Amino acid sequence: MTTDSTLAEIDQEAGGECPPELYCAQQAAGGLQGFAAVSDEQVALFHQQGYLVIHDAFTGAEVARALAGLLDLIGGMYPAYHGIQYEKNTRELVAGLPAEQRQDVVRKLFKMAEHEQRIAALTQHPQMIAMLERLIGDTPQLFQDQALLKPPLIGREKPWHQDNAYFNLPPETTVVGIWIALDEATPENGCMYIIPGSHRAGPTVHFKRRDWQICDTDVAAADAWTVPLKPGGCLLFHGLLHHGTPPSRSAQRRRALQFHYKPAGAGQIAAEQRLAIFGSEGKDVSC
Ligand SMILES: O=C(O)CCC(=O)C(=O)O
Repeated sequence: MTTDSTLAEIDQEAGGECPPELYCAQQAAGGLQGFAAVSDEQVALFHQQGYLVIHDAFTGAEVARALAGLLDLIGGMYPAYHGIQYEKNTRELVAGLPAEQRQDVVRKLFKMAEHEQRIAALTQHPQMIAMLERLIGDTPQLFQDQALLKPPLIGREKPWHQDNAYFNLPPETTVVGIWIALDEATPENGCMYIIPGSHRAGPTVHFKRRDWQICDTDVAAADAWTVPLKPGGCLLFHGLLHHGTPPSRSAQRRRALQFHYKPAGAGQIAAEQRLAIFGSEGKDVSC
């Protein structure tokens, strides 16, 4: 997760090996079938558990259009677009590669919707927006759109974190992230791992280690669930839910979109206020 225009062209995080016991969950999240299956009871469950899984939320055609948009962005079809971040040590591989191969060294795309009409359309998907409004209890306002790619075998871990630790919003704001699988996502190629209900404990201190993350020893990995998804399935999650993704150990691509929505009436805080809440500075904690 990177907050705004500070996205570097090459991944700058320390990265490195992660303890395998962080990603040993055996239990997989179930899920509903399509947006129409989201009842009021499921909305209540979202607030209790901090997440909702919806299979077949997006059609094969919608997934194909999003992928075509991604490839056009990666292939340089939009000269004004500069939101691509590559995996470390890949700069020399990028030049001259066609988009189909270049995507296998891309880690992240950021702010696509301003440039790519097919992705922009997906951020305003009517059934998705209607459901977000029910979850958020206010008009959902898109404030971040990303594509998160886990290139086969080299895609690195995204350590456990809370998304609200990255946003200059009052920390308890009901931010909802929607993570949309464009490929099948599995534990092997780096699907999402979540800790149900962890959002209810509020903000957790983050440390700069392999990334801006929850300390490995503070992660309740034994309570974690995997979120395997087929293309078109999605995970909706609260901005305080503990989540992360393991490195790719697979030759299969794992491409996903992630959009973040906040209540239209949400306030703002300064970065210093956010760090006073989520940072370790001045607190009697170590990692
Ligand atoms: O898709 C991923 O690998 C990680 C997504 C995520 O949790 C994030 O970027 O905040």
